[in-house]
Amino acid sequence: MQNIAISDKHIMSSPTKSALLSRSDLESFTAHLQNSQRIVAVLGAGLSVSSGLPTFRGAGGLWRNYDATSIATPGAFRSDPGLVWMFYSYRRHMSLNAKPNPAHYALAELARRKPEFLTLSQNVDGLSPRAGHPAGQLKLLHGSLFDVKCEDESCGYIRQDDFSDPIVPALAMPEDESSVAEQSNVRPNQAIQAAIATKAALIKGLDISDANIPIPTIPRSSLPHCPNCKTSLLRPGVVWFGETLPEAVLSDVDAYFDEVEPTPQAEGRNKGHMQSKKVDLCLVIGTSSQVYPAAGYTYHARAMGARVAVINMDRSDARDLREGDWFFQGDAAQIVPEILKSVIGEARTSEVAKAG
Ligand code: BJW
Repeated sequence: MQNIAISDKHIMSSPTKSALLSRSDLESFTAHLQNSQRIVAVLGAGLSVSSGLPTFRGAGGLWRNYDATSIATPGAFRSDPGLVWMFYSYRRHMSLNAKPNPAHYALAELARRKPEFLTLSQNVDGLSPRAGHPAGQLKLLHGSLFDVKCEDESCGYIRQDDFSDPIVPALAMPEDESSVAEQSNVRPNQAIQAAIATKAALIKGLDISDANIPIPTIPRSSLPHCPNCKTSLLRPGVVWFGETLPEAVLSDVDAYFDEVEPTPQAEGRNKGHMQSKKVDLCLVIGTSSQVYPAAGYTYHARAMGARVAVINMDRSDARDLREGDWFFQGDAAQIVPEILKSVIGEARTSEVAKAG
């Protein structure tokens, strides 16, 4: 099997510096991509790892000894809104200081070239919008870190695109005094060192994801309050476990999958007969595919005819691969621009608009 090495010239400080693609896989994928119009992408946290943002599960999924998924719940917010707000304030801060990586730009360019390409992103970090991904072709399944809403649903207050950092003074990152990472006796390997360096560069202050860094207990009165009802707290406009996804997003996605076209025989006697439009290709990028309904969209696309291409660091997260699918192992920031190159060329790599 012949392999193609991907250059890392565009990667600022990627945790993986090189990736290999099988030439035959790349050729068959490219041929299919060029003939594909209806393309769905399901994106997850791995897409933004090269930008310095952590994942939810696996090595990156701990925040101060808490499993990140255990903080992303309505119950956690009810019992300790100060801690949960600190977690989200930290992530707002990190995301604002992060930059979209070549994969975000490549997907944005693919959307411009293929008007029937729809991206379903689980990411709340704002990097796809900042890469200029056309808004109509980007569905944010789990909301955005930069939307805030009243915790009381009956109040209904929502504010979008609030890029303030911190959102209230009490949620500012503590000031930097000393480098905590250097105090460790364990010498991390090169890949981990690169990831630590990228992450450290995003934090203007102490890294409060480290449980050794003390954080203040924030009184409820200092947390962001709803300017509408003036009694309840504001909360991040993200989707927590047990909550339904935004209705408008769900109905847009359903409408895409429900699109129909005349059957090839829709002349004469069969006039007016319609059939579901096929999906040609489903790209599954940087997600563990454990969270529903997001993970279910891959199955939905497959049921509508799509061949599936998984891009992930970890082969075990490429679930249910079938004959005719592809698995490209490695860093999404390197692989995605490479496998899309025949359609998008060299993707642009500068932000369209600055947040804030
Ligand atoms: C790289 C890489 C590199 C690393 N390059 N790759 C059907 C069956 C069973 C359960 C359910 C079901 N339907 C609904 C449920 C319940 C539940 C659910 O799915 N539970 C499962 C865990 C079992 N779903 C819900 O509650 C959803 N709501 C809902 O369905 O409402 C109706 C309903 C409710 C209750 C019951 C039934 C119906 C809401 C889900 C909301 C998820 N929220 C979070 C937090 C968002 C806010 C925030 O960001 O804080 O969303 S949890 C977290 O997981 C976050 C993520 O978007 C999501 C997915 O994680 P993701 O992106 O896949 O990240 P990781 O860390 O898991 O994976 C990273 C991947 O990247 C790995 O594969 C790495 O290998 C890879 N990687 N570096 C490429 N450089």
